Amino acid sequence: MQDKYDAKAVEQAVRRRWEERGAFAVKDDDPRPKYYSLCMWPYPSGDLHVGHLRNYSIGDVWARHKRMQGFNVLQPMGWDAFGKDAELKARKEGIHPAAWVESNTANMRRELRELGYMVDWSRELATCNPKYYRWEQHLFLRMWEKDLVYYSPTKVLWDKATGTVVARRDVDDGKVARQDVEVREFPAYQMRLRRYGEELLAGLAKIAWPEKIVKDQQYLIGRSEGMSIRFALEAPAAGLEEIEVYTTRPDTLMGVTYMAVHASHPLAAAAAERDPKIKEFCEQALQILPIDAGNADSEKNGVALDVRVLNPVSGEPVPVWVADYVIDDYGSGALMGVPAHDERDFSFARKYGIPIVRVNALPGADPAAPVEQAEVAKGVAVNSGPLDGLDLAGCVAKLEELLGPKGKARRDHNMSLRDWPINRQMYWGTPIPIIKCAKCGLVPVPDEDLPVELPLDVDFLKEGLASHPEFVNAKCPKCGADAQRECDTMDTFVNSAWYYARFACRDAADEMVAARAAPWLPCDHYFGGDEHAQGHLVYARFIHKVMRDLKILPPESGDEPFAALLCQGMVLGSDRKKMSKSQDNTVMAKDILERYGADTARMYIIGIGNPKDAYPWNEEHVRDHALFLEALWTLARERREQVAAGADAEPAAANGLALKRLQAAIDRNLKEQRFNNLVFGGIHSIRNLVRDNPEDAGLQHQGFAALLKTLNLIAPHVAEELWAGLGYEGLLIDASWWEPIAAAELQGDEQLYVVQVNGRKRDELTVAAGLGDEEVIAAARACANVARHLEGKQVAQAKVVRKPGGHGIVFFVAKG
Ligand code: ANZ
Ligand code: ZN
Repeated sequence: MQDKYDAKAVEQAVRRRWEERGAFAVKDDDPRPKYYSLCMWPYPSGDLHVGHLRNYSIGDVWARHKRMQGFNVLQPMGWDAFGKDAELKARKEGIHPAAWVESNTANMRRELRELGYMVDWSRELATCNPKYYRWEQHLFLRMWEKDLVYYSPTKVLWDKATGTVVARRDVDDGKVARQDVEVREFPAYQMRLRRYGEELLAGLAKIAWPEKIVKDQQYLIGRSEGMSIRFALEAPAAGLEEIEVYTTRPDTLMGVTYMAVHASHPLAAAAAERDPKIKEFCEQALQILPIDAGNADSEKNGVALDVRVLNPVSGEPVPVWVADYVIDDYGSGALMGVPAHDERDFSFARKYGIPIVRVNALPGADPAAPVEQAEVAKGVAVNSGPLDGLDLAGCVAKLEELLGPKGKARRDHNMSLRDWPINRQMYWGTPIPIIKCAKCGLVPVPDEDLPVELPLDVDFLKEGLASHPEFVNAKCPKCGADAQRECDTMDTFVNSAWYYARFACRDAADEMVAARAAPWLPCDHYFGGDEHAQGHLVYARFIHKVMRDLKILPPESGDEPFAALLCQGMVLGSDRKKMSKSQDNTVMAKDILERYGADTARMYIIGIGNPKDAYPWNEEHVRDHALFLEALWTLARERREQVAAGADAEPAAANGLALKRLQAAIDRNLKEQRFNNLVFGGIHSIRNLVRDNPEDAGLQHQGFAALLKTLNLIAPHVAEELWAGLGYEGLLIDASWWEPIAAAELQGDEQLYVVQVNGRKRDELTVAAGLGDEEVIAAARACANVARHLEGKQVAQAKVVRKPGGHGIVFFVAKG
């Protein structure tokens, strides 16, 4: 052991030791039970930022702990290497995306290795490798065969500035300028996400995921129950005799004062042909994306058509409007307007002077009261003829009875989840294995021709793949005629929707997911950011189910890809704002890695706070951790002899008990994933205990062992070095965790009780452990300060509560 702690030297030496012993290699045939712990893989953007540092440090605490508990732990790493950023960067700076990605992954790989994460690097994957994306093309073809991916036009947001499709989120966040964006209709390859909607919803109950993510996914799926109701047209128009609407509030049917249809509805289209004003309105409305139309806050516009429909119960006519808040692909693209009880309808009706009729009131409320704002609370039907007095369920039953036999109403349900368009007009992505033939249409590439390789010599700066004749020109696999390859590539969310499965059989040459992956799947624990709640985490769950149904996954891989999930909070800038280039408040992992080394960086980021919450960066605290490790090093050096001498000794009873209690607290914090408490409550407290009892050799031996095992999860290099320096056997990374500590072991010879009278602490009391309640109560009553507060009163209740590992409490409730 060096005199002084030199983080860099220690870390290098220890990493070399791990490497020489192959400490991170994971074998499929290892007899220990398997555990698959995965962190979301990074996009190779240049260097690791401190958000990555946090994500991977948290994951490594968990993975290392599982290993010490006796599991064969798989913790792989790879690169989400395709994508827009690389391509845009390349266009701007003239570097090939492949070169950019390669130099970035080299950087980030080095940083990840330097951080000492327990990663089996032999399983590294990169999405831009043909050996990887070949299987994505395979999946696409299997889905194509089963109609799980289909080709049809869809509306997208098109960024005129970059000539690419953009996500609405990017527009909302201001990443893309609103004025550059227009709605375009594009032919799209769409995956049938909707078909799996029900299962995606039900599956949420089977996984241990954060509540917020579950809620976000439920919201995205947006399942609702209601009825489909048909309104007859007063006179047939545009070839239609009736219009169907979907409603979640059939109980408000008698309050319908208009109907609204989408601009693409046949009634609107027919009217547009006759009336240029309507035509102009429809053209504008068609520019609105479904996702924007549903936005409650946006201004709603419409034009009345010269058409009326009849209320199926009363026969009363109401006008039909075309309105821009109707979503074309939801329900039937038409809605019944009930301004009194729906907010969107209310503001629309107010704007255009459409009548507002109350048909619902809370029990006991005045049915004639005017409606000042949309009343959405569900009471009972009023002013509703045959529905009067019925609640929602009652109305549904009644309408089924009245209208069902005539085919005018039926129970129905709906989902707002949309299918997933996966093609992008980009070069840097997985080529879609389709050939376009003038005669045969879209023809899948035969399996034996996979992979369809992305050419690297393409002049992507100009026109992308379409400008590469050797790529584009192909023969139709069906008729042999000259044909063209599809030049769109896949959304990168497809790349990352199945990578967890491939890590488990990285080199499998003949299968996408080989049988040897079976014991690893599903992934036991996933770690990553919650910004993926409505993207990646939905797509991966969908693709897992698809691969299951297509028998690509080995049997018993489960219905869900990730059994448990932890979403770490953000690391904010020191100004408490979200880190961003424009705020100039970003910190990169290397800034602190270079200055302090990996262990300090990791210890800081774990100690920063509860893994689930966001915290600001604080340089001073980083330094504190460096100083702590330095002092720990010095202490360990000083105690080498005592540690050795204590190998066969037991700590003094009180010290042994104190240590056990700290270990039990560490176990509890690990179970609850409150890893920050391992630093201060755990490592610091054990350090204090051993430091303050130098004469207790048994404690030195056991205490340092427990401390280093805990430190191994967080600052593994220095922990490994001290482990060797203090003469413990083998590699620390291979050491096993302590046995679970039973509550009984935490009862010392003595037990401390706090005594409360009427909720206030009045005294403390130390008695022999193992006393019964009555004896403890008697002893507590005898405490001077307790006796004083009980004097002249009647004890109505006396109770003893024991806390394993902590102090107990004696409660008195006194009256009079
Ligand atoms: C009448 C009504 C009365 C409604 C009321 C709500 C409240 P969720 O819950 O999201 O499924 N709707 C139906 N089709 C639509 C479309 N294509 N575009 C826009 N809105 C549409 O929403 C179901 C409700 O959304 C339906 O119930 C309908 O308005 C509207 F007091 O019908 B409701
Ligand atoms: Zn053909």
